[in-house]
Amino acid sequence: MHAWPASEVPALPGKGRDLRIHDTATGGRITLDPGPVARIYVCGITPYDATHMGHAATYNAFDLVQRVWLDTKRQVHYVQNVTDVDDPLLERAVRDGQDWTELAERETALFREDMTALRMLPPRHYIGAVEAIPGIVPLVERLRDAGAAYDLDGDVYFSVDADPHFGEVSGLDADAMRLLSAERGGDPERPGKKNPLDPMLWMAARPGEPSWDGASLGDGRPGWHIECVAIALDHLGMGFDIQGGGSDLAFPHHEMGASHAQALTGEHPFAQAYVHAGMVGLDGEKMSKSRGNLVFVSALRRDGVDPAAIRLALLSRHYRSDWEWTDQVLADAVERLARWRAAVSRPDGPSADVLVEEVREALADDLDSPAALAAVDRWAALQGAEGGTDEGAPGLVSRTVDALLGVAL
Ligand code: 5CA
Ligand code: ZN
Repeated sequence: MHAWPASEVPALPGKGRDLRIHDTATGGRITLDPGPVARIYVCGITPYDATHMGHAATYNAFDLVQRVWLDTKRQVHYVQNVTDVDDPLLERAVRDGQDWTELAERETALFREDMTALRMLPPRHYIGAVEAIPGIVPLVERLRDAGAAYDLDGDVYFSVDADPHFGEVSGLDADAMRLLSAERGGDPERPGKKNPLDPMLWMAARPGEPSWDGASLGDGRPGWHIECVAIALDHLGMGFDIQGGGSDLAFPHHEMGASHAQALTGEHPFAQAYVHAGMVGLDGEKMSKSRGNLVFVSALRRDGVDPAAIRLALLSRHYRSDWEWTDQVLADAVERLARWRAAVSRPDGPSADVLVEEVREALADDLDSPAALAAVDRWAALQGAEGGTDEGAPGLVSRTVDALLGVAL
């Protein structure tokens, strides 16, 4: 699949700092040590009801990761998937009487437009689940041949007991796992499973549903977790730097994905850090497609909201906190954007050398975007109050905000 166009990232003077980031598996902050090419996999959308502010907030967090790495003069190898076949997508297509492929294509196109408008840097590889199927089938066969997967009435399940590290990503106990598994696409109640938590790797063809040739597995379609594993292993390999997504993916999705990969390769870990963004809510509940309490990036754009203001609204909250989208969050961002634009539109101003370092330090410190915004606010306030004589300063502030925060002033 094609991704979307990249906005240019201005080069800043000097060099950025190494990223310290909260890792769900260790429960603490770790300093990543990527090589010259940093590797990141971020779970993509299931393409229906895209792009709501929760999606946008999560992709904003991982866009910041890329920008911090680029500022350390590394290359970034970024991979993202599109879950373009899965139960919820098929259910939505049936509900609305539309063709599931058309629904997926339309929503993926909208997502690309929204990502472009928000200046999110595109992945180098943007891969759909459907196009990944030829690579998924041999992985499931290998797991089965190695005794890490078993057949249940034609479906193939992964045996979580095959991975000695199972449970280490989320750190949850068995009861919590069982509850979340039932909530998030698993089937712990299905009789005949070796462990109630075992997730499906390959689902035998169901009447009225799409299916693909699964070689020795029979016709069917892939499970959700193996999709991301196949794509990540194909394009990044084991031990890549960051596996990212919203906090609702820590269990079961990232836990199962890590176990699939570890059972397949005998290596550990799948990713150096598992990074999770908090949940954005609306009216006291998590914004979610199933609840339907959604604010869409595209609807705001249609209403004439500047995408730079949407981006500033996302940046005003720390990526790990759960927060509420409100009209006020957006109104504050619109006001801030106007203030910053006025401040950089003058021919000179106070020196911005300290500001560059403050923004760098804030983002390297577990992507503390609110602290980065506060630093720019301080420079803009000084510009408003006293001005300055540094002719390069307004341009440097613009380039810093663009390069590190993805906001074009
Ligand atoms: N296709 C799978 C991942 S392989 C999936 O979870 N798709 S999704 O469309 O449901 O979500 C896409 C991303 O947005 C995921 O990282 C998810 O954790 C994140 N996300 C979904 N809802 C919210 C929310 N309310 N707040 C923050 N992030 C969210
Ligand atoms: Zn995923």
